[in-house]
Amino acid sequence: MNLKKLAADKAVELIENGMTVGLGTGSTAYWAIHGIADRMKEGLSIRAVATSEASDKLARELGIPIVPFHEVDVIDITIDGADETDSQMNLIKGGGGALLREKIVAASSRQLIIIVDESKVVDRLGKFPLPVEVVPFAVELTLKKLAKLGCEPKLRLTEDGSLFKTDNGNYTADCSFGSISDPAGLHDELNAIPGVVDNGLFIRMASRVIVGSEKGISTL
Ligand code: ABF
Repeated sequence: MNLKKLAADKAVELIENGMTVGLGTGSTAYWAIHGIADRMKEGLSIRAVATSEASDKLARELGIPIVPFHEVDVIDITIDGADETDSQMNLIKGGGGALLREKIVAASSRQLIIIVDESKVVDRLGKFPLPVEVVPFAVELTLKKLAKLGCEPKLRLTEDGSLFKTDNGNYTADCSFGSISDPAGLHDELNAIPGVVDNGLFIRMASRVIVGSEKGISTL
């Protein structure tokens, strides 16, 4: 059974005619974008904004109307994935390299619906290395400050070994903190570092987390 698709299909049921929908990024959000396209074939009428170039491209290929942000006052619902979620719905996101646009879109969404398979639900965040988006200028100095917070920051590489660049032209530092006891506090410490654009901790942003598991669907 495709647990990611199970969660995505449940989330797509929440979309109503006339909504402006935020399209997430990653392999779970991929199924939500396909589900939206399928519902449009049955008459659903929506418009969308995307959290990455990849999701924008997929949406356009499937005939989902993408609107420019200057035409958007508010996003009614955003459906997106996550790398980890705890029981308080605090999230680690950014494994897909899109955390900045995801957080900007999430922060302007009436509802942020997170879709995950059961492997993403953890007792405490941090097993997944925390992605941090950093500007290229003097990145070595920024990495040193990240390390002082108790992690081993590693700049993400592409498959050919070159430095991965986000859609915004920044680098991503994957920071292994191990177990994170105070996600909210760490979030603020990270974003106080000059050179850090944002980080993958999404604190109290999710409205609902839909979990696909072998036993079916559950909601956090
Ligand atoms: C995106 O979805 C990223 O923030 C997150 O890293 C990713 C989860 O990956 P997947 O859905 O492919 O497991 O929102």
